[in-house]
Order: sequence, then C-alpha cells, then structure tokens
Amino acid sequence: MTRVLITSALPYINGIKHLGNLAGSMLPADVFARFKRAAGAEVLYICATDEHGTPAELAAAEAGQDVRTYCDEQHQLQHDISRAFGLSFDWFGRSSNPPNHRLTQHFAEVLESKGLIEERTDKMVYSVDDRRFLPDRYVEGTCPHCGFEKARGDQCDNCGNLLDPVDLINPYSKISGSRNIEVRDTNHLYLQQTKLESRIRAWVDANSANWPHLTRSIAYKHLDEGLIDRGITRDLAWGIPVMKDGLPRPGFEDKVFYVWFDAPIEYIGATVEWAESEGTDWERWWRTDKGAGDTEYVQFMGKDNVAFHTVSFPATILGSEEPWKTVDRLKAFNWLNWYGGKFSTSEKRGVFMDTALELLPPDLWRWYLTANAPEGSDTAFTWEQFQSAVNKDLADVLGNFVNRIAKFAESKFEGVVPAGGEPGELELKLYADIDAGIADLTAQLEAIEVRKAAQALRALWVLGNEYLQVAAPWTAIKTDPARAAVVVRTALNLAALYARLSAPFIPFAAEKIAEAFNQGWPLAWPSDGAAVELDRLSVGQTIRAPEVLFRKIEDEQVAEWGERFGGAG
Ligand code: B3M
Ligand code: ZN
Repeated sequence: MTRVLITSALPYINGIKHLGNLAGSMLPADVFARFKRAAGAEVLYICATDEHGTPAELAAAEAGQDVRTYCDEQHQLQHDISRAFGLSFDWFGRSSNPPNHRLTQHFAEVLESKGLIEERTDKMVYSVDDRRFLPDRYVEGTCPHCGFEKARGDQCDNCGNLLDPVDLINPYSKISGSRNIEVRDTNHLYLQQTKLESRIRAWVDANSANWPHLTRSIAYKHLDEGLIDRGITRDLAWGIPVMKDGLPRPGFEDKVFYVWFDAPIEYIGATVEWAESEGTDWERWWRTDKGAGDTEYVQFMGKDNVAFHTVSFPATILGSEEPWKTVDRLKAFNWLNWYGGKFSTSEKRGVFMDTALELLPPDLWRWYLTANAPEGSDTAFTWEQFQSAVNKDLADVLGNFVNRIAKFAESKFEGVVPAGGEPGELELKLYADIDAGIADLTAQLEAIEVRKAAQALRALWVLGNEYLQVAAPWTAIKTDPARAAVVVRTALNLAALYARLSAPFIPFAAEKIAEAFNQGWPLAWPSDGAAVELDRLSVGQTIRAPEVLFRKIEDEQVAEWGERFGGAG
C-alpha cells in the first residue's frame, strides 16, 4: 500500500482564518487527503496551529488574556471550525506542545554541533515603556528617504524603500506609541545558511522536478539572490526556550526561538503528538532510516510560505545531517482576493471561516473554493460567481440529477433498484464517457490540479443529466417498462457513483447521497470500469431521495451579503 504524508501550512493562532487561507492550503490538502484515502493509500494528514511569536503575544494582551490561555482558546476555535468545514486532519496539533519544544531544541543543538550556529550581537530597537525589543514592523517613524511620517521599520509604504528600523527618524513603538526608544545590543543565534547554500541548491535541483512552476520559481529566486545567515532566536517571553546541555543557555534566559524556526518543525512535532495519542510510531513517517523512505510527502501552502519551505526549513533539516524525510511535492497557491482587494480582518473585508458557516453549509464553500482555486494566478471572490457555482453546478446539475432519479424511482419503482432489461447502446456510450471522465478526474487529482479536477467532476455530473434527458425513463415507462428499468437502474447507480467521486470535494452532500442509497461510508474510489461501477447497487435494494442537497442562493441574499461584507465598493 502506498503511504502519503500530507501537511498544510499551519494557520497562525491569532484569530479565525478567512476563506483565502482555507482555499490556499487546508482545503486543497483535504481534497487530496480524502481522494488518496478513498483510493486505498495509507494517509496521514497533519496540521496544527502556529502559536509563537510577537503577534500572538500582542493579540493575547489585547484580549486581556495571558498568552497560554489565549492560545488554548484560539486553538480550540480553529480546531472546531476546521472540523465543521470537514477538514479531515488525522491530527491538528499545536506548535506550543512539548514534542515541538523537544524537537526544536534538538535541531538547534545538532546544528550547533555541526558548526552551523553562530552567536552574534545585533543592534535592535528597544521600547523602554513596553519593556521589550520591537520587531521591525512594530517600529514606525519618519522615513529617512522621503520624510513620510508613518514608515514601518522594515519598509516605507510611501516611497517603497526597504528600511532598517535603526535608520528611522523619530521612531516610536507601534504597540504603545511611546517615543521612549533606544537601540540596544542583544545577542542572537544565527543559522549559517551561507554555509549550506550549495547543499540546499543541490537538494532543490534533485527534488524540484515534481514541483509546480510557482514553487520552483520562488525557490530559485531565493537561491539566486544568495542566502543570508538567519537569526533563529528572538527577545520574547512566549516561545520555545533556548537551551544548552539541558539548561537555559547563558545569556538567552529571556529569549526564545524565532517562530519561523520552530513552526515547520511542528509538522514533525504534530506527528509525534498524533503518535503519542494513538500509541503508534511516528518515525516511519519522518525518518528515512525507519521506513519513511517509501512515504510520499506532499505539502500545501500559500505562495508567501514557499521560501520558508524550500530554503529555510530544508536548511534546518539538511544541516542536521540526520535522515529526515523531506518534501516530495510542494503545492503552492496564489492569493484568493476579495473582489479587487485583499481580505482584511481589521477592515472587516471578506468572509471568515466562522461567518461563512453561519451563512451557508460547508460544501457550498468547498465547491466554490476548489472550482475557483487560486492556482495559475490570483483570483477574486465575488458573490455573483459564488452564487453561480452553487446554483448551476451543485443545485441544477448534481442536486437535480440525484433528486430527479431518486424521486422517480420512489414513485414508479417503490423506491427499489429495479430488475429487468439489458443495457443498450445509450448505456454503452455512457460507460465509455464515464470511463474517460473518471480517468481524467483521477489524473487531475493525482496531479493536484485542483481546478481541473473540479472541472472533470462537473463534466461527469453533466453526463448524468444528458443521459437522463435522452433516455427519458418517464416516457419509456409508458410503453417499455423493461427499458425504463434499465435507465432507472443505471441512473441510480450513477448517483451512487457521484457520491464516491464527489466525496473529496463535497463530503457532506456525498455522505447524504450514500446514506439515501444505503452505501457504506467512507466510500472507496472506483477502481473498475463503468460497466461494473454502474451495476453495483443490488437489484431490489431500497433507495430514497435524499433531503434537499443544495439550496439555491437567492439574488436578495447576494445583495444583502454584498452590503454586509464590503463587496465591490
Ligand atoms: N503560520 C502562515 C502565516 O501565518 C504560517 C505558516 C507556517 S507553516 C510552518 O502566514
Ligand atoms: Zn519613504
């Protein structure tokens, strides 16, 4: 049996994610995981909350909570909302949990033993009133180039120049507004990526053949620009303590590892959490000396995370010289925008995962977000497109087909799969079309071409409607009951087959259909030809029409939501 390890980028802890985050990592990973499981692979799908760093500390402070309590609550919220969307993680971990502490400290120690860690003194902006060092984007001041008064420590939004926070004129803390700012010396650990450059490049050369263009181009862009040594510690209280020989590292008592150093290690950490909870082995997924060599490892993420996964995390792994499993396929996504602009929490632009589920069932979002995945380029959410995807594809095509044939079987065949008749020319043509359609869908899913897979699935649904239209059992039943029986039997089988093929995308509706047709759950991916697959339901077994699968979205709803969530305007 093939084994597939799947991870999606770890959602940051500060608040519920928006639909763009969902569309660009977790949802496509889930579709792929569901497909691979159905197709018989042994799948481990891992995700977790990314909990360290300054934004978590500040969000906790704003919520009036200590950071641990804040993260506990936010983790639970994200966990619950992900489940409600049907994200089928085998484990949803936390980067603040003990396994990640142990692993992160282990990597730092091993990297140091390989001569790849250097202690350096940096000059950093310190806010006396906030009693903390300020990360670049929490310092603002006047731009030395253009005089703009609200330039950020890392970049001036007015003239675009990249800045060093110590160059700002009249700097102030973005946290408190205090101008009581000093530049202080502080020691940090640096991972000497410069020493690893050729190893990382060789690894990218050897592994990137299977990466999509977007991933490869980002990786080489960073390599070609030249790697720099990277600070892997920060002056913060919340995070993973910096240790040496089992004790706090002298001079680093008030420091922790940088969030981007420990976050990817949590892919392994979360696997350990999972294994501990299941009483099973994690190493066969991660150590090539313990069997992980025959695992395929697939990562999903937005394009802003690619450099961290093609350069920084590999630096950690390769630098350790230990036999860790590295990524085989890295699927990156562009942005899903909200109309012309970006989603924004502070400006309440766009729909977030919790609100989405208050409005409509998860499958509607799942369908739209996969059929319009931001794959080749950035895409924009619009309510009009969303309405059309739901009403046309789901309600008119799939929902209508299933409902129509099940109702007809209920009224004319007492709700059982009818016996009688033999498949004719129409059915043989249908088999051929369905075979070709399944082959296309399977190939697109294997290739993680999310949009093309959704298109292939839609095309399969369309075949059912076309078949019913031409075969017209409602006419045949008047003159040729045996012919009507063949058509109804075939169409009922087709509906059951749609449940299996659609389950990775719209698992809730698929399960409803499966239930109504007395199929087990979860459903296996079809592995035989259509002639067999469309003859699976036992003759005489009962079926019933499922409750309404997809309710249409009304124009009034679109108008109301456009207002409420800041649409085109
Ligand atoms: N948490 C994504 C972000 O917050 C980041 C991903 C980590 S993956 C190891 O932008
Ligand atoms: Zn400027």
